[in-house]
Amino acid sequence: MNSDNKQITDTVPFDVRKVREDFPILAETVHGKPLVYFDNAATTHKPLQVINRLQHYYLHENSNIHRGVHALSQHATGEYEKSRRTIQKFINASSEKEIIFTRGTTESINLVAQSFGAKFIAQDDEIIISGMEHHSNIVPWQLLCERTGARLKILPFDLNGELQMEELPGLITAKTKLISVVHASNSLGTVNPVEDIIALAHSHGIPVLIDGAQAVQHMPVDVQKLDCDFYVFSGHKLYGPTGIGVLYGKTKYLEAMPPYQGGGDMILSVTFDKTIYNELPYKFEAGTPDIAGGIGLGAAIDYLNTIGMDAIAAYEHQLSDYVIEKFTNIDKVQLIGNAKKRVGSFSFILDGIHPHDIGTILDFDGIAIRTGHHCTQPVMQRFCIPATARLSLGIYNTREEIDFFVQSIHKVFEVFS
Ligand code: 7TS
Repeated sequence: MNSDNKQITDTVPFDVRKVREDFPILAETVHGKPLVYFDNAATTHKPLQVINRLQHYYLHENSNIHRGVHALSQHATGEYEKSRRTIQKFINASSEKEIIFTRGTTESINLVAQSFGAKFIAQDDEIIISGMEHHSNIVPWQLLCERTGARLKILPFDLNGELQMEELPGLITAKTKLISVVHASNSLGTVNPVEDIIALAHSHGIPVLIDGAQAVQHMPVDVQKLDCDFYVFSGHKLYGPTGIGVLYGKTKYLEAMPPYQGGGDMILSVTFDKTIYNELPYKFEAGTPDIAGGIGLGAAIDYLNTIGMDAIAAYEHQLSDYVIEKFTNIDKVQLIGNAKKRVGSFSFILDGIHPHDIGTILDFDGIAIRTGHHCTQPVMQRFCIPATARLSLGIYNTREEIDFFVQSIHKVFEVFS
């Protein structure tokens, strides 16, 4: 943890026992043991406030939106649009028109790759990403490069899991059209210096996309302060439903970009001669959206706001410090990624033991972790390993759960001794 984080580790910022009561799934047992859920980077659990909101929608409000004069449709439209404003405030976008609902981070990045790519990227142009991207911030750009003849360039990272920022100026050329980097790495936990990347990119007139899939749930995010041009995230990692996500984009880019998909809702008028597209944000929202999901995501953000993102960041920093302290005391654990500024996702390997075996033994104790390459195969290649085990924290985790995890890790050693 960096020194900024240290200063806030002495007080418990909210009552985690009360928070746990909001998540009924935490009372489940797995193989007869209480569930200990450390797979939050894959997806978080949903509080009752979100579950109840989804149920309320289907029980009392279900209707298609943006098209009915009848009361139910108007009400559902109002709730869906209210949620858009909740998201706008949550990330401090300057207008709700800059909030596009998508299916998730993956779709948001694909939307930009397709649409921004169609307008702004041509043969021999260059796109820069980092070496620690999730596959969903690699493959859409590779597809775009295949289509256009553009080139992908990679900003490397060191063995601490920190971006080699000194390399960035040398990668930027007159042909660089976009930089797309992850805010917080899902496999290394690193929080990247995105402000510096954005400032440097803008000094060359290059827009920047930030993949916030592993950041928005852990810290306050202010897109105007960051001055990023695009910011993307998923609802399901933010204590909200699956199937819903967000693309934030600056109006100047979204206005200039062509629609991603065609269909209902994204048009103002259609004739066989000419179709006029709808205004933002609807231009990018073809077809009936995930209405319940959008409303549920608003409920998730309302819930997080009652706790406070500063308090969540402070609490998770405390827990992260505790994980690091515990890991440091176990000789045979090797942490993969040791960045000074980080979120609570910890990849680790145990001497000579396959990560899948670690995951299986922990599962018998009711502990859910993820094992594998975490959709970051280039990260694994950088460390010359096939896979890691990963513990990732959420707002409902506790020190007691970390203690139990450590006991279970010792069992793994016993099994393999
Ligand atoms: N970007 C990052 C940094 C991610 O961690 C993930 C998902 C995605 C993009 C894609 O998000 P999606 O909601 O569209 O699938 N990461 C993980 C993970 O670490 N374990 O499971 C999914």
